[in-house]
Amino acid sequence: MAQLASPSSSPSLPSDLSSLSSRGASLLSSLPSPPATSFSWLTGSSYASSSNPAAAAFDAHGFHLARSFCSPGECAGMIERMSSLASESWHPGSEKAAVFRTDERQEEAQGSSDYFLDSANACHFFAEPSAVDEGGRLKPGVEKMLALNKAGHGLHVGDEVFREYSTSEKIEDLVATLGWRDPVIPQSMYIFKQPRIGGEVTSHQDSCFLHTEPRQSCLGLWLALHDATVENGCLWVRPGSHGEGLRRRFNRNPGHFGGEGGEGGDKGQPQMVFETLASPPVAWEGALPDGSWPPPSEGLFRNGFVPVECKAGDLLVFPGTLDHLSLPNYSGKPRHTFQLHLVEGPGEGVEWSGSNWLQYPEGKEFMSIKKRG
Ligand SMILES: O=C(O)CCC(=O)C(=O)O
Repeated sequence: MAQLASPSSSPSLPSDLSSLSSRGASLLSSLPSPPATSFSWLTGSSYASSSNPAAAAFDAHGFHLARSFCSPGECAGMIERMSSLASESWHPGSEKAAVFRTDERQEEAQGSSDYFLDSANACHFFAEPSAVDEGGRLKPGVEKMLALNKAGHGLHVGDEVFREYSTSEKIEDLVATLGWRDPVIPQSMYIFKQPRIGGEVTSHQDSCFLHTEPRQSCLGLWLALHDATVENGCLWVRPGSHGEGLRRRFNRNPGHFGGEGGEGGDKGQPQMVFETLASPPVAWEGALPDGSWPPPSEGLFRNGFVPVECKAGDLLVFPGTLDHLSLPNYSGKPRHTFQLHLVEGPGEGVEWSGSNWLQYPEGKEFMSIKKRG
């Protein structure tokens, strides 16, 4: 698996990334047109592609890019809001385990902390592992606002600005166009991908963490609040991989939580454990394919990944089985994003899995954004 150097010893980025950028753009524009009849990723039902070209491209390739989905003013409003939330409410060092990582230590970092589990319907802050010490305190010389990895996972619940966007009519319309009938929002998060220290996000499928039964129904809505490019860590997707099935799950560990009412639980065991479903496992699961770093990232292209560069305000939408990742941001430019994750609700016969990490307190339900009328 590719090993990335730590930021302090990282190679500087090649100064000309334009060929990487144009290779990505040309691969995206040469994806084949959808067939005349499409099949919904969500339900498997068929429809004439000409009746819904956006859904047809989404179902064929596993993503849809809505350019200029938000205005510069909306993006600036979300950036500003997060800046004041973090400066008022984040106190580095008050929560020992509050770092976020997606490498081989993910199970340990996100599987041993009530602060993570309790973020389900709150706004909790998670630092970049390289910005804080073992006690979660800022390392000398690190500026607080530049140390954050992400904030989540209930921004849409508790905050006015993020709720307004999450429940906006344009979100309802887009999600309905792509085939969701009773969408509810289990999760939202704000990712900072800070200049110079923003870590990679390793290859994964979102349904690993946001699992539904009896079928997968997760939809990710990834909104670029700054321009996201190959220089500052844009998303890379593997077109068509959404049809390959779920490879892994991140489960609550019954050994830790015990049975009904927590009986028989052993708090010495990890809270969360990964379960591998794919056989054989994909070589880059929870990692980056060999040759991903440094650019020109030949290993990513060789394995079918394509960079999706976005302008601030563009929205990239993809189902929970699409393989995706992002490289670190060693540039001097920030790359903030706001993500929503939806699933189908009970009205469509879909249930949230009880073994997912994210669970609401008894009696509280996920926010619905069902299209009115
Ligand atoms: O923003 C990133 O770099 C990764 C985000 C991601 O993987 C997700 O939203 O599922």
